[in-house]
Amino acid sequence: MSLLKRLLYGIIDLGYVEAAEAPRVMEQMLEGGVELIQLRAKKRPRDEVAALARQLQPLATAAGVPFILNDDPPMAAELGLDGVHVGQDDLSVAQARRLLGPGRIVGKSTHSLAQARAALNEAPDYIGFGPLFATPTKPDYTPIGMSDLQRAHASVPLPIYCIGGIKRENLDEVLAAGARRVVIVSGILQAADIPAYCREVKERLLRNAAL
Ligand code: TZP
Ligand code: MG
Repeated sequence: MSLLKRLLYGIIDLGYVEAAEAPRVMEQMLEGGVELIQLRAKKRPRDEVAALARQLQPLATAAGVPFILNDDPPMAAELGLDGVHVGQDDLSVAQARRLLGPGRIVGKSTHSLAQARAALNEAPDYIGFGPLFATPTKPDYTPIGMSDLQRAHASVPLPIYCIGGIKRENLDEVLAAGARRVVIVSGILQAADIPAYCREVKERLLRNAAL
């Protein structure tokens, strides 16, 4: 399935989930219909991250969902993962592609309209765009708000995943402002019923896409 059609992106962030719980949480996210999944493990020992990524990749494969590692193209390449996500200060998209080889997904974080437009030259498979709102998941970043969402979609012909402080509660507002695809981290990971939360969000994303 083309990335364009994948509307809901979930992240297993070890700031919210114990590594031992990650496989179970990932199964719940997949059950709820998450269509792209990332492992985000800031400041964790590389061998611990590698062991977990090795465990999670087959679960994603079985569900037909691409599994993306944050930050670390060499590790994603070594483990043969589906893809990697790089930030503004990580290796470039081109370097990541060289490491991972053909047929892999390389995503890039952008934090402004200018960065989103600039990312086009790097030709990632998708961009993240945010944080839209202040979020404890990424505390040191200034929120960019929703005012550039339409301009970003009009001028950047890549799948754009809006991110940062997006929850079930503000999803309608974010979609009305022009978002089509979202990443939700804490909203999903802190939900009392993860599959139900994902299903509801996905349904609303699908309904919006059909408008
Ligand atoms: N990049 C921009 S905002 C963010 C990342 C990784 C965190 C989003 O997390 P949450 O909990 O959905 O606000
Ligand atoms: Mg990074």
